[in-house]
Amino acid sequence: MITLLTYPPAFGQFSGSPFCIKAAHLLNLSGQRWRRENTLDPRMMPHQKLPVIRAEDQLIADSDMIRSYLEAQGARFDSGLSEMDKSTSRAFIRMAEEHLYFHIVLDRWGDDLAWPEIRETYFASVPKLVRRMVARRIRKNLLAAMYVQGLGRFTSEQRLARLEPDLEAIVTRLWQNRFLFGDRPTAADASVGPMLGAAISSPGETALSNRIKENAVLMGYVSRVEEMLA
Ligand SMILES: N[C@@H](CCC(=O)N[C@@H](CS)C(=O)NCC(=O)O)C(=O)O
Repeated sequence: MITLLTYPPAFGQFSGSPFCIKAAHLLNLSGQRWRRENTLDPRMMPHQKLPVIRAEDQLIADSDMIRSYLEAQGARFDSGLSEMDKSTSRAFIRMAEEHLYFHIVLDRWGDDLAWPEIRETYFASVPKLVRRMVARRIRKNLLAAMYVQGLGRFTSEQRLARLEPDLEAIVTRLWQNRFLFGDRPTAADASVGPMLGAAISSPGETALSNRIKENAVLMGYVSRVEEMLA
């Protein structure tokens, strides 16, 4: 049986990491039998990140590589999609994982009001005596990386303006569909759904979470995707 190494449940979600939630969706959609193993420490993992799956005695890091592994085992996440839809799906996945994700990172790590809850959730396994010090150092490095990445230089209003067309693109696909590419979930839903879910479940109130919460189409979609893990 496949083991999904994942961050534990957090903020009312399957995991504190939307990539771990994506991997859980892919495993479910693949029809493979799997179980979860929680850890808060990814340092022994191949990329020092989660998710990772353990399958046939090998560790497979990165949700995209997990997808490739499952496809090599016979999973067809996008069956029935045209080549045009598959190319759009690829772009939606990248939009969620390489853009929306970094706004969630900034909302979680960059907001002083949200920080105490983030720190106590993400660093729960670090001894209390040194937790604040360890967390502060990692937070500083991460926010410096976000400055280099570029989004760390935007105000929260500018960030929301930059996200708006992405959210509209998602809503447009959902006007007539339960999922992004029709009535059945596909690979794109495994990425986009968890990112939206992570955005609205982050501690505190953010411009992004308010924007999503006031949109019934997006909220209905997040619930439908979350029900797939219930
Ligand atoms: N490209 C990776 C991204 C995974 C990722 O960024 N995981 C984060 C949590 S959301 C992580 O483990 N970060 C730990 C670290 O960077 O030290 C994937 O698709 O799996």
